[in-house]
Amino acid sequence: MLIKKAPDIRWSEVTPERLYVNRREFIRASSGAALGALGALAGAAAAGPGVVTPAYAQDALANVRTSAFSTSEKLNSVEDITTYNNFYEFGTDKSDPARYSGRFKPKPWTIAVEGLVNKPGDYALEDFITPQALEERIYRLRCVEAWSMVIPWIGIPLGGVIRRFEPAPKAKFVEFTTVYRPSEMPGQRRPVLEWPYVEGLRLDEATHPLSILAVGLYGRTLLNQSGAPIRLVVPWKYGFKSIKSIVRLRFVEKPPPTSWSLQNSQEYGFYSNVNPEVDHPRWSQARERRIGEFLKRPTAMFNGYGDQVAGLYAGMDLHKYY
Ligand SMILES: Nc1nc2c(c(=O)[nH]1)N[C@H]1C(S)=C(S)[C@@H](COP(=O)(O)O)O[C@H]1N2
Ligand SMILES: [Mo]
Repeated sequence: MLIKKAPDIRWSEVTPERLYVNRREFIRASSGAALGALGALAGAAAAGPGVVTPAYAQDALANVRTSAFSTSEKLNSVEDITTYNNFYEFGTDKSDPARYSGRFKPKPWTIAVEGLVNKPGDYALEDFITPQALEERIYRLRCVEAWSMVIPWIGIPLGGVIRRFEPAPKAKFVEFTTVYRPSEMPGQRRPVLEWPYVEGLRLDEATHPLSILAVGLYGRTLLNQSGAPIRLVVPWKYGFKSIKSIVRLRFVEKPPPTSWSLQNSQEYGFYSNVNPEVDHPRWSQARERRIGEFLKRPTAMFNGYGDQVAGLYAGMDLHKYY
């Protein structure tokens, strides 16, 4: 893995441990001052192409609660999390999102709520989520490519957000759409996937307490490569379900199309629950490499969240509904 670093970044000065240990101090220092959570949302720094925006330049998020849902596993570093990414809108290499997302402007940001819902509309990010409800959730993210990371997200339970819009009884699924901005997203100028990127969840999956919308990580707002200003995190599913830079939620009756199953329905199903027993047609899902580690480790059913989520799929054949 070769990662190109911009010369102006001194990651060594911001070891993840230090950033993490100091996070509460950052937060305390900034709360009540100019950097309230509201002002801090979506505050990504602008940078030119090829420049990796340093994580410490992001705004601190104030008044973040800790969550009982967090794993206590060793965290991946800020560097791992922000330079080894999948975000095809900025290119298909793991290093492309960090290198080519500098022109992207995540502020201001509006999210459209559409479909079978009592309160549709266009919501500014600041109205879409309640900054007071932000929590830190340390989750594993398992990519279908058989690697994983442990990431200290800052987010808000998606269920609470959804309930505010009052989905109609007929609504059974939620479709999510990424922004389409080829002028700022060089990967969208090539037909690698059908743009914009779309994803979907069953409504009971979306409102499950583990599903969150993330607006930050390591105590600060998201960098562009991580899906600024707002992205989904569904920890028991393969990473591609966790759609980035969301501009639309649509409530629908039928399973919505999803980018990866449109691209190859044999390889990618709608559910995409992490399942070590169901191989990807071209490789095994039984093991994974934790980024930063050498030896592979076994992959757990539902990425280790089975106790909480297995009930969502009771009676379903998970080989058929992959
Ligand atoms: N819009 C969009 N969202 C996306 C992707 C993408 O290419 N475009 N890649 C997905 C994949 S395959 C993974 S593994 C995760 C990676 O998230 P991370 O880069 O923050 O680790 O984002 C997902 N969300
Ligand atoms: Mo992925």
